Amino acid sequence: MLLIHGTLATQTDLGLIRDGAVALRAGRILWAGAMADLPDALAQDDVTDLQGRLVTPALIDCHTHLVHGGNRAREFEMRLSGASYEDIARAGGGIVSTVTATRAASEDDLLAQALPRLDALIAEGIATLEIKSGYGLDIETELRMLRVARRLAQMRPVRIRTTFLGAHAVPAEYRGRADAYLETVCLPALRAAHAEGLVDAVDGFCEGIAFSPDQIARVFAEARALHLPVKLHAEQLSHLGGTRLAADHGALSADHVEYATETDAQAMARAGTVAVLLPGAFYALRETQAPPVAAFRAHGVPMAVATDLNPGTSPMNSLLLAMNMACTLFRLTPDEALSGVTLHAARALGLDDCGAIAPGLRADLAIWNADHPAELSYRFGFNPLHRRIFGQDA
Ligand code: DI6
Ligand code: FE
Repeated sequence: MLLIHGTLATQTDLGLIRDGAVALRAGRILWAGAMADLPDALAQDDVTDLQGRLVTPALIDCHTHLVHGGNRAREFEMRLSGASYEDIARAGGGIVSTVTATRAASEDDLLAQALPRLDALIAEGIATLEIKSGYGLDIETELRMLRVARRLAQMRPVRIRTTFLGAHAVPAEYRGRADAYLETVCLPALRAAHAEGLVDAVDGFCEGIAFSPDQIARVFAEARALHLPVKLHAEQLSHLGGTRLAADHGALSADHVEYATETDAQAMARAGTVAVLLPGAFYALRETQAPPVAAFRAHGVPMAVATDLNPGTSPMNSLLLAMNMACTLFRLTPDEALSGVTLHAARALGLDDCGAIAPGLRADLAIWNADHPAELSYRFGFNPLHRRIFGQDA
């Protein structure tokens, strides 16, 4: 397949190529560059004229809780009348209420609830996404969530990376006994899920209402023993030192990071840890502390942008909206927002075969009814996707 006369946002040193072409073969990018440089040998079969349309790498949503039972509209109402997210969590609502709904749902129920959410992301040009467990908090339901995530990838043309998030919250039956929960449920669930091939990475929620850095360190030690990469929900509501812990463990990413400091940014830069910015949660919680974007830039910390799609703090089913919010709320440039949902999102998942338009990478592309990359972040509530190309079908 040969795409001609497109504007290519390559995410490589070649930058933006006006009047470019991309050749695809056997699910991979064979060649990308200016029309003027197109090798004769490629100017043959199955040509599609893009008529100047923008081409980007297919988008990557590197942080979602897409598989879950029920919704939290009632909690939304409570927060609007003054209750804080932490108040609700301490009163047994919040994450724990989604746990009740998720435990009650069969594998098929969870699948049926997840599919429309997945389809909406695919319709925005997403080819790779991450899905976390963490609403089961018992061995059986954590495994069920991950099995559903794996099944979704068989039902739709999309690549899914699974993340084990057993250390998301302490379930009601272990209230006040977080260490016992980790020992008897979380770590055995991780080992069982890994044995079943259900885990690509391990995550945790390091927060006053969840787990301390010492407790997360136990989970990370187990991940290391299983040779699994780690990532962490860190510094979302307060500064507890999770970002530092994540960097010290060579984490793929530290996510949220609103309360991270310049020192944290330096540690992340040294470790190559990506800062995953989640403006949907910032917005929904009416948070006022924005992540230290200037420090991330100054120290060369790659920034990714994701939906955090979840029923509590980010019931947002649009990565394009996340890009807009990252610009408007966190002052990313539109170029940074695009790198955040392509190149840097791939890195946050430990993937090096996607996220840019370059020879050898997967032929995962998004073609837009747009002239310039900034248009993707500028509009909101509008989807300009013309066509998505999913590598292995190309
Ligand atoms: N931080 C979040 O924003 C989500 N999980 C987390 O650790 C929220 C999950 C929820 O409220 O259901
Ligand atoms: Fe999250």
